[in-house]
Amino acid sequence: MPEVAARAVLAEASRVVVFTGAGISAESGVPTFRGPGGLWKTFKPEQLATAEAFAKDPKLVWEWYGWRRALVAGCEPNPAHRALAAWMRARQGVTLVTQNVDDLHERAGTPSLIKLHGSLSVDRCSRCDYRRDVPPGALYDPPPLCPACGAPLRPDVVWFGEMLPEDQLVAAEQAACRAEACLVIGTSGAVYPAAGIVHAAREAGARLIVVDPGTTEYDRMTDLKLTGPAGELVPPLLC
Ligand code: BV8
Ligand code: ZN
Repeated sequence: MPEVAARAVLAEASRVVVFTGAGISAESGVPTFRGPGGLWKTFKPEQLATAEAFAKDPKLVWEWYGWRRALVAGCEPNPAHRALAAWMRARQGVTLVTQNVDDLHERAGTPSLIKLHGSLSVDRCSRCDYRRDVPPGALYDPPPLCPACGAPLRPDVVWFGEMLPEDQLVAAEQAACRAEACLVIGTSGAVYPAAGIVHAAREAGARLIVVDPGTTEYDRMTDLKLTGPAGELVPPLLC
């Protein structure tokens, strides 16, 4: 039974890196990117999640992010988010790295979090270092300008072709290289350099546990695959 073996691996490991993607938020009602009904099925990433798309049509890009913000605001953390947060509060040595831009890990009470792709609920200036939490219900038409320098404001997320926040990526890589176990939850493993965190952990000798109802890029190198939804499989793994 992979669940029993995975529980033992996680209980015995003194250092664990947990790597999450859109799938951990799926049961909360947040659409994934590449699955059936995924965001990239209806929109093309290059059309919306790039600086070029934003420069070309900021109104369209803001409409998409405004829609996603309103959607996430109506969602709640699910049992997988909550079990992870409780587990991290109850023990040492766990580093949680997420690709998600939603705030469900934060709202579940996660004590610490490495966010590789930024945050949906923050605006930032496209030129200076101005940042602000998004006022609730803000729908931007016309697209907002920076109150400090007048340049266009944008969502504080990492778009395709953009560098990830260096401090977050370095912290994630350091945790991966020291991990004895790597728990991957709800990610296809398709987007780099974030997806490389799991490879780094594996190469450093970590046991690899994957929780996903589908197939992922990691399946060939996984030690223990738990096939099913995170909300169901993650809580019993961690208690
Ligand atoms: C960069 C934020 C270069 C915006 C996102 C090799 C190395 C480096 C780069 C590249 C490379 N090859 C290609 C690239 C370019 C590109 C890339 O990786 N492209 C891919 C598509 C091939 N990478 C980049 O552009 C990155 N930047 O490399 O810059 C550079 C270098 C120097 C100087 C300047 C620049 C930036 C990538 C970040 C893009 N931003 N999002 C936004 O959200 O709007 S990406 C997007 O994909 C999300 O962040 C998401 O988190 C991420 C990964 O997707 P997943 O989370 O895995 O979601 P997905 O739908 O794919 O999978 C869901 C999984 O959940 C599935 O497995 C499913 O089965 C499972 N699931 C479903 N239900 C459940 C479940 N699991 C559990 N329970 C359930 N109930
Ligand atoms: Zn500015």
